[in-house]
Amino acid sequence: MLDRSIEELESGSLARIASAESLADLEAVRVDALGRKGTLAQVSKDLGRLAPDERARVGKLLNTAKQRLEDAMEARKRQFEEAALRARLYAEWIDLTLPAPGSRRGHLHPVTRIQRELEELFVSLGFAVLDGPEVETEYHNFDALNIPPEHPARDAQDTFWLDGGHLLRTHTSPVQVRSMERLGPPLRMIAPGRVFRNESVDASHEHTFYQLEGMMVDREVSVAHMLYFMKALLTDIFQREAAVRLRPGYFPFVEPGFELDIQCLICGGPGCPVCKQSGWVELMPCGLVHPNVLRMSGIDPEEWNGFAFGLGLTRLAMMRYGIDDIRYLQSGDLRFLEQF
Ligand code: FA5
Repeated sequence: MLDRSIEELESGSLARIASAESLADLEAVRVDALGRKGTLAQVSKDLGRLAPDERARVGKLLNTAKQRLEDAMEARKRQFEEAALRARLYAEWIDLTLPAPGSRRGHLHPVTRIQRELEELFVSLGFAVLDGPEVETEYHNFDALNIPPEHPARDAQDTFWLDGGHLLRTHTSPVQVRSMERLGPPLRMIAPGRVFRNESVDASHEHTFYQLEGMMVDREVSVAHMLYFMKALLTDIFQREAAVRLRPGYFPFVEPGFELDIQCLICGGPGCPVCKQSGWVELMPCGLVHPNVLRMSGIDPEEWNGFAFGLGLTRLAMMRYGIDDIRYLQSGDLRFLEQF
């Protein structure tokens, strides 16, 4: 009687194992047949009722059946694993003999590109390209530029202050001072670089942006010389004469001082958020170097004079490429950058 049950149980379970389609199916067979409350466990309970020699014989049968089921389940499990591996190998197959895809080439950032073009232009005009620290002393950023501690002009450039009297430079003008101190006159230099201001950001104002300082110190330098170089700069960038206007501007380090504005190339004049509805964009303040500034850097203003300008390089990039929001430029968004 028990022999029959064991045989039926074995063949039934083997059939289920053979037709199992997943590990879950197999597990269900294992629980039904071999689990603690499974059918084999039920049969084992009945063993107790048999005579000792009969119990030994049926017990053996039971163990053999159990072993066969376990082996069959193990074999089926391996089949599943092999099939999964084969499917993966097929899906992830790579032909190593194919030529490698070419590496993706990037390109220069629009601001870098304009910076390099201007460096090339000014080098051809006899200017040196100089660099200065982004972490500056208060002296070089303000005092040596004729901006004493209590002067309201300091507030015009909201500053990120650091420890120990240092700050993040608010403009590239401290490089004027450093070049005059180091090199003395005659001097022709430009200094492109990153500057920082603690101010609220909008379509035309960033907290981190680029300027390009220009300076010439020589004998009998005039506003006409200054205008010549500034026009050369704009013609080089726009490849045509751009509409500009010059108006008086106040900076303690120049006298006289001017603001050179460019007609807004985003709206063409009627007004937009970039030009604050004015039709003009402040681009390049400039002027003749203040005698105090020359004197503080050890240059005799009776013998030498000069001009200086501070070009808003980031704004120039916006004008040239028609970018209507300055915040795109530093966003690191490739969808934006890939357009240039
Ligand atoms: C200066 O920074 C002076 N150092 C310029 C100068 C140099 C004057 C030499 C005279 C002689 P200003 O704060 O205006 O000036 O900034 C110069 C230019 O930087 C502006 O015309 C504008 O184009 C640009 N700029 C100023 N603030 C921002 C800003 N938050 N985001 C982007 N560009 C700015």
